[in-house]
Amino acid sequence: MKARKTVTRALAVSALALAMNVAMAQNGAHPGTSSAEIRFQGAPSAINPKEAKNLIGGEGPPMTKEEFEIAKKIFFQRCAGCHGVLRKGATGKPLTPDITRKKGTAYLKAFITYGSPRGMPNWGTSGVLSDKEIDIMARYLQHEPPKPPEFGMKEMLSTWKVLVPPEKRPKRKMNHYNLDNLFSVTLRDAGKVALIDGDTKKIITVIDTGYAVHISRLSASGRYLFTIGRDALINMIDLWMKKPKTVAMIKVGLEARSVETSKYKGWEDKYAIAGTYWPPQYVIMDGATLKPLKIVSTRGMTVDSQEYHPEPRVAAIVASHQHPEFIVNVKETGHVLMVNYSDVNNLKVTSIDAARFLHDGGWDSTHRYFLTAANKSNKIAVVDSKTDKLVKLIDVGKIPHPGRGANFIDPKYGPVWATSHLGDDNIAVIGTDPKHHPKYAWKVVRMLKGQGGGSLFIKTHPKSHHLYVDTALNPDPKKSQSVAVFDIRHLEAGYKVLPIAKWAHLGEGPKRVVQPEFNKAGDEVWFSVWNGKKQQSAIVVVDDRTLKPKAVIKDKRLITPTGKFNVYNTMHDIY
Ligand code: DHE
Repeated sequence: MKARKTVTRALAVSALALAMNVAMAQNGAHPGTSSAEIRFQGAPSAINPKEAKNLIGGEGPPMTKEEFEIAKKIFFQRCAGCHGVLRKGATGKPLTPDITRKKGTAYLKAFITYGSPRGMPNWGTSGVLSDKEIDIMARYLQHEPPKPPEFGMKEMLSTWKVLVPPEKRPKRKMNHYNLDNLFSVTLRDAGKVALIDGDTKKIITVIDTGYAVHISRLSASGRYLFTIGRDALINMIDLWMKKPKTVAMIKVGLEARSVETSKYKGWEDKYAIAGTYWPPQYVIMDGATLKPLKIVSTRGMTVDSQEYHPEPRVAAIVASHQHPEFIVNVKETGHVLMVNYSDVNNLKVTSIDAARFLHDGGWDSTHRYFLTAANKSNKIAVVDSKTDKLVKLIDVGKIPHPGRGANFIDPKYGPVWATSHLGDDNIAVIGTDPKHHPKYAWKVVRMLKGQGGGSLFIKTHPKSHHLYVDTALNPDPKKSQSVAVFDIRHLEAGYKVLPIAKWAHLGEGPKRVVQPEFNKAGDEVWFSVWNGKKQQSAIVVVDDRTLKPKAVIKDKRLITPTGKFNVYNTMHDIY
């Protein structure tokens, strides 16, 4: 019986390997799936593998402690982004021992070696992992997933620092910078942000932040800039100081992506909020000092099959303009939480059923409707922040990735919001005006064709008639190093290509062109030319009227620039 099982398994494995080899020979190294997606989710986790508790159980295949340590490190670096820290699955399949033990070591080894047409990279045939490492990983996956530590109030308070208390901060702006047109630029691999004067294009200062800092957000008043690192370190930077600097810091977990501040009338600058990937929770903090006030876990049931998920990560957070609320996207369970902060001790949370896996999103032009990507469901969820209800789930293209999206007036369909996609070349244009254009509201009114998949961000500005679409993760360097621009007045005419990386005149390197961001006036658009850590990167400023380069910002401090956040536009949610 046992021998027959082994033979059947061996046959299954070789059939799988053969099928994969054929597919790969036909389609290249990552058959059928966008390598863009793999690269996007594949960033190393900020969690220190040493802190995760080893659970070498008797029921998994034998392995030594040393092997377990090696596997843990590889898992957090290469696999956790897609499969989740606890291996319950996200964009990647679940890999819990009840599943992996049934598959067995040989099957898992083949899978890791050859990858799959549904998006698993070919870690073996691409040469990234050795046969020995693959063997270790295949055995490791059949043991209980090691669990990183929790991070509660005690841990947060132990990292909380108020470097300049509110009473010692300036009472008025102490510098002559035009703060409204300042840009906070993520220097991803340096763990810093550069503050760049949008008028002179000069770097004002470079500030240390968390590891692989992810986004910057502004307080409602525009005085404070908040950054969050992948390691969940928040920096609160006072822009009124002679030279803007960090006035408070806190680590809110082990891994994070989102931070936001209260924007509702009467509550401006009162609270900050951050969401974490690990532990899966969010925390509301005092807006002047970052003192943690309330931590809320997001563990719970999935929206569709209503099963318990132990690791629902917090993705985008936006501040409501309709109520004293934060809007919190919970990725793995597919819920949008409307967190009412008017009484933090008796917190009221409305949980809206949307779809898995919620990621990024932004407002419509009236700041009433929040449109957010449920990326693996290929849907955009529309939430009415006035009634706190789901308006609609709209089918779009493959893996929508809007950033905050782009709002404009379509000549035929009126006010619309648009998203591009990681998984295909579509740009979905959605009607957003139920009052005056009810026929088109919450429908895809146009599907534009862009340069290709691998798009991360799309942008326009109320003063511009151009719509810019990056393709930063497209495997073709011609596409990843340029952007498509549509004339909003003639969308059917197709797009022009701007060779942004070429204009930067850099040397070797991937030179991905990423994230368009407008200046305050809406007449310039800034692009990062994101090169390798040891290579020269740049920011290219394009004149929105002529579509010609206006300035190229190069500086040895500009290491791996990615996101850029114009103070005025970010503060007022203009995009
Ligand atoms: Fe991001 C926004 C998560 C990889 C650049 N990114 C976001 C948001 C989330 C997120 C949840 C929304 C925050 C909000 O609005 O509150 N990003 C993730 C990931 O989990 C992922 C896929 C993998 C990872 O390991 O981090 C990932 N992101 C990237 C990148 O590789 C990018 C391109 C380069 C970088 O700097 O790391 C990147 N993400 C950005 C940017 C934004 C962002 C620039 C904000 C866009 C905006 O206009 O608001």
